[in-house]
Amino acid sequence: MENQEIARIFSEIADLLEIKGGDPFRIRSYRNGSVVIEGLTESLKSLYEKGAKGLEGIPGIGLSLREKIIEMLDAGKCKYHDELLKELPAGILDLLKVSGVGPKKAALLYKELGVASVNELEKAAKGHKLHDLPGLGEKSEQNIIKAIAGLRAVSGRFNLHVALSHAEDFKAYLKKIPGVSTVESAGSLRRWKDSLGDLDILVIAKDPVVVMDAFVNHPDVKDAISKGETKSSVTLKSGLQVDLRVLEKKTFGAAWQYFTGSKEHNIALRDRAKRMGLKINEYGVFTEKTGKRIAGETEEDVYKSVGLPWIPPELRENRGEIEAAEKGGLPDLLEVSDIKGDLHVHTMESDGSNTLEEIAAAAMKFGYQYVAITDHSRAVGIAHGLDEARALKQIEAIDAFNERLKKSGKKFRFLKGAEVDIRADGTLDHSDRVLSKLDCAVGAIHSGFNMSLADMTGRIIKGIQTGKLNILAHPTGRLIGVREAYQVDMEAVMDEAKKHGVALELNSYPERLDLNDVYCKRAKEKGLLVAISTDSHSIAHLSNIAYGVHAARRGWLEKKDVLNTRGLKEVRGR
Ligand code: DGT
Ligand code: CA
Ligand code: CA
Repeated sequence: MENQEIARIFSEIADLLEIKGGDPFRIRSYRNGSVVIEGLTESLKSLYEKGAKGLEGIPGIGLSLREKIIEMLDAGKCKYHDELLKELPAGILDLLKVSGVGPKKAALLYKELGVASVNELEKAAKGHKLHDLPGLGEKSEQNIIKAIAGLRAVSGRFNLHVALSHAEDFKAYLKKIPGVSTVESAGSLRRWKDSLGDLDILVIAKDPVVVMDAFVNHPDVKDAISKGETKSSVTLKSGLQVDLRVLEKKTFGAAWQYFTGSKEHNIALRDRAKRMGLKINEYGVFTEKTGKRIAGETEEDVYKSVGLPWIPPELRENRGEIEAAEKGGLPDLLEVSDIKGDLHVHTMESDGSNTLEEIAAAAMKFGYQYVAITDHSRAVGIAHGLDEARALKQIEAIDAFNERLKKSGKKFRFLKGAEVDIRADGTLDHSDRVLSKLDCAVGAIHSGFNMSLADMTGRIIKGIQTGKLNILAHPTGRLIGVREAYQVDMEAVMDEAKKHGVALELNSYPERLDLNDVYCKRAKEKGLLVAISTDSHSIAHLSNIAYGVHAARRGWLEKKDVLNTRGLKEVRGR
């Protein structure tokens, strides 16, 4: 079992215990254990394989959790988790996916109304059964109905990072099959779309039959939907569908281009080819008149045959990329290696799991020049947000740490920052005394997501107008597959941000990717800077920067459009 799965099971145990009304100390220890495991850089499996003591001494993992980890590594399951699941109805954990419903509310809904699934919750809300319960009103009923609709609208699609881990696993598996020379992903995955309908994988192989046999027998496969010599489709246990195509070398480029999509891009490209007297399909590019094949082995050839340079997959959405390519005006897209630092990182002081020391060491491994420490302000109580005294103390600690870095000859520095809440009335959740000492104030909305369009826009604009913010964090508040963006007039927010020199964040958490691609492109057009940050709560999250960079590429961003491609001096001087 991998760390991620063990962390998920611990988090579910905490949820289940909380719904049941279990011992708060125990609930906290499982929840904390889950966060710690998510943040580990080494796999529990390999620590365990090193010997009996391998799992000892992990902070936050006591004897009881350690025993459960060993049980999961040995037996692949956790009896305690299974028992808890048996005690409660199967659909109850799904209630927690509805925005606004936490374990306490789920427990209340279950005990008072017997609600044990999302469908039942929807029925109860629509039947006005909720507003008499403590802490719920008519407004909550409406919000729950909306949240469930949102959940449905996005379900059926898979989050990018879930799909990506499956894809990597399948690619490694297929590469090992004798006679397989090339394995590539196509479709929305190759375009780094933020959610995926299914996975598309292409291979070149000598013997398709061997490949297809291995494919449908992959241990994650639940059902084979279809199995042929050139194409097979399977559904995985997780519900994700994977399409595999076996191709010949001489048509691979055309197929890769075709199956990478998007469909809209392909249609525009096909129309262009037609105007040139050419026919383009998954087998190649052909002249209309004679049917002669003029391209197909590589993607470059395919694009060249219609008079275009190769177009990076992230741009292939028919949002102007073909016209730009024609004019030689494709953007020189941002690369992961352009990123010089991270401007949104949490420590143990709020809800992160690492110390300054650990973060500095990890960031230097990334080759970063700086990291802005941006712990929560006190409005975010559950995240142990900092009040003035703690914030001032942290600022001193960072100064002292930077002094030590300097003495030891290190180039790396911390920036003094905060993720400061923009309160419902648009004021900031830190005193001017704190704000004036910061290098990097990141404004954020963490509550009151259901405000009207006018109120939310006004709130954010007021926050920007304080003149104290440097960056606006996760500007639309969406959680992919969980919660839709709050209502906000982003045009107005962007205009105000531009006026006050505030950069917009592209939060790299794969569930957020907020700003989305379309807003990124718009921000660039308006001349705003985007800060691509990880919002790391553990050093293991720092690598999420790749998701942010690819999302930014989908938004046409270049190095010059991104704040944290700049060096330490330039960033601090802002
Ligand atoms: P997804 O799976 O919904 O996240 O999105 P895609 O883009 O991966 O779509 P998928 O898996 O249905 O098909 C893969 C690619 O195949 C798609 O991006 C473009 C190509 N394709 C599929 N259907 C059509 C079509 O009807 N016309 C054209 N021109 N291309 C298509
Ligand atoms: Ca697909
Ligand atoms: Ca597909």
